[in-house]
Amino acid sequence: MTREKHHPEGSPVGRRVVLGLLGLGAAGVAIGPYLQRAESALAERDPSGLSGLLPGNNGFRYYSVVTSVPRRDDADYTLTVGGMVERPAAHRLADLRAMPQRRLVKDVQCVTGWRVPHTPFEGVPLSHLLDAAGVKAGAKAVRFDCFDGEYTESLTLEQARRDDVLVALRMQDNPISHDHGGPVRLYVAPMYFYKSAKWLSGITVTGAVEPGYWEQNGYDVDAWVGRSNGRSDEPTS
Ligand SMILES: Nc1nc2c(c(=O)[nH]1)N[C@H]1C(S)=C(S)[C@@H](COP(=O)(O)O)O[C@H]1N2
Ligand SMILES: [Mo]
Repeated sequence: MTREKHHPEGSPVGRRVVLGLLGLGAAGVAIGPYLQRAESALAERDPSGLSGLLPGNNGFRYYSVVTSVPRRDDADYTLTVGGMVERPAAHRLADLRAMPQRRLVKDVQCVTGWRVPHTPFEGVPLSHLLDAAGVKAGAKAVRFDCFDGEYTESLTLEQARRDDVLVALRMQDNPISHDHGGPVRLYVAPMYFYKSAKWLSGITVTGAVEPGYWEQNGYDVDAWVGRSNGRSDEPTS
């Protein structure tokens, strides 16, 4: 199976362009298709053209912005928590499993339009990890890094502390598979799925929001489903 890295054809959807269109008010709804094309061209690994139809895929599409991602498991997985915190930490999988867990069942909504209703995710509330590390005064946001070496995401501290934001260890009542970003991915339930960084390796508390990979390509930093520049098909939860 070939895995090619896709680059945008021509110039990517620039932030200026998006903001310009947003300035037109109602015209904002027309933005979806541009972004949809950008993300589809960049991110979908679908060499067969059939992955969305394969039995067992459960409606998800595989996304990665890099050609291949190393596998990590109990033996070598570490999640670091650092930046503007009192007690930087490095958690192994066993440590994360021993922490309080929360289970959420919501709809997954990708910005390109596909949706997977009622998907269980389970893991450690991000707020628990932030409290354990002790966020310093003056901190404003969180940056997420991934062991694919490329993808990043961000949340404001206020968003990061919501109870529907998890450092997820399980998805669909199983350990998160490698293709879905295992062993640990972020799960930001109220936002488009691009916020849910796969292959999570680092949580860094920062003084300001550092826009993530797609956000540098024009996606909204505040990616509330149905209220940002992605496309939403009647989100139900
Ligand atoms: N590290 C990493 N995380 C990522 C992405 C990615 O390319 N790399 N793609 C995002 C996007 S756009 C979507 S829709 C989901 C896809 O998750 P899935 O591959 O489990 O369906 O992961 C998000 N998290
Ligand atoms: Mo996506």
